[in-house]
Amino acid sequence: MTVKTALITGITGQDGSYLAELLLRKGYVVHGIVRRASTFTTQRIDHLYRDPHDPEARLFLHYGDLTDGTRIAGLLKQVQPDEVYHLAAQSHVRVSFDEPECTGDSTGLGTTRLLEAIRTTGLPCRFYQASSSEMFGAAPPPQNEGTPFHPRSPYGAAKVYAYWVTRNYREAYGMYAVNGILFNHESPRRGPTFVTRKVATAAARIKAGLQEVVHLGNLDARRDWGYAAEYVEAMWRMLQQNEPDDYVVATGVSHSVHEFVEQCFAHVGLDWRDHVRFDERYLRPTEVDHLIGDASKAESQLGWRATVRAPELARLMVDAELNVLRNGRAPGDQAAPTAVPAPAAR
Ligand code: NAP
Ligand code: G4F
Repeated sequence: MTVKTALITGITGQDGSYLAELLLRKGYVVHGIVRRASTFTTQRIDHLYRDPHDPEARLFLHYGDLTDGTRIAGLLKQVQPDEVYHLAAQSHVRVSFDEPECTGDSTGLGTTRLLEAIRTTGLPCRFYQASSSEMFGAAPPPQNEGTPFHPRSPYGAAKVYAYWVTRNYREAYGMYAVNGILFNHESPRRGPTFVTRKVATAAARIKAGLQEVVHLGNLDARRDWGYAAEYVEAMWRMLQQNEPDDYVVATGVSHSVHEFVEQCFAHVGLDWRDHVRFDERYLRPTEVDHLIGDASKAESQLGWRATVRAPELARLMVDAELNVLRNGRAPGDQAAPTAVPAPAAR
């Protein structure tokens, strides 16, 4: 049997870590691109890593950055992947208002650099673009593959550009290039400044007496929250079809931020109103009010369906935080150490 090789950009992120686990389980050789930082950023994948001298090693990491097209082309030539999963991006919507140019460069142009590197190297590999429900923005719910885009942030606009570049390379050059339009998906590995993780961490820490309040912005926005560990299976299935196509991946159910907060605090026996404070710094200049994904195409064509909904997600995320406070960090978890205050920014 031929062993497939995958290249993952953004392997150190939430989705990259779950996808690497999935592909290794499926017998792939996995290569990941990691950007250089002054500290290690591999906490989410350390449990998967083996010394490259180990003959059993199937996960290999390479330094690289989305803003460096020459390096990306060189890595493609070296790795010769069968499948490329492009997950790397500046992925924080609020931050994209502060750093719109940098977001456009990595989240938007980064996709073009990768596609162009694949085209010019002539590799027959398949390409997955991590598109986002943020592209729908102000379009009323439910949103599906035919819903017109109306992005409400520099991040959303950069993702729309990357979406269309992906489609253009498919149409212009016959590349197997697909867009997975994923609605919000969360987990204990979620970045600490996204609202679900921020709230789950706060609920656990407040219960443990380590902090008293958490500051949040708009509680009225509604999101279709699913479980990241399930969503990476849909990414893989998109690259196993006969023809390339674009798919919405979602649960089909929305909850308000307020409801998610209530669920997290109720799970530890607390009344959220005693512990949540409003801070306008967490508001966005323009907000996405309501996202509900219609994933019927993914269900009928990929055989994929979400099983974990927001209330279960809230419980499992809070439980993971409580577990960290009791027992320390679990493999793959990117948990906050007990002595350090929870992140206040964003
Ligand atoms: P994440 O946790 O923020 O991970 C982002 C990854 O991109 C990290 O590995 C990060 O590296 C890397 N990265 C950022 N800038 C880079 C650069 N200039 N060069 C190389 N690598 C860079 O995001 P995620 O939640 O896993 O999401 C994965 C992808 O799906 C993203 O493209 C995101 O926009 C998209 N998406 C996410 C959701 C969601 O709800 N999670 C929904 C729809 C779409 P560091 O570790 O060094 O920061
Ligand atoms: O958790 P969030 O920051 O996620 P957001 O903006 O929906 O973006 C995430 O999902 C997108 C898919 O739709 C991805 F493409 C993107 O990469 C990212 O993964 O905010 C969710 C909601 C927003 O309405 C925000 O205004 O929560 C609201 N919120 C209220 N207080 C807050 C806070 N968000 C954050 N991050 N921090 C707060 O204190």
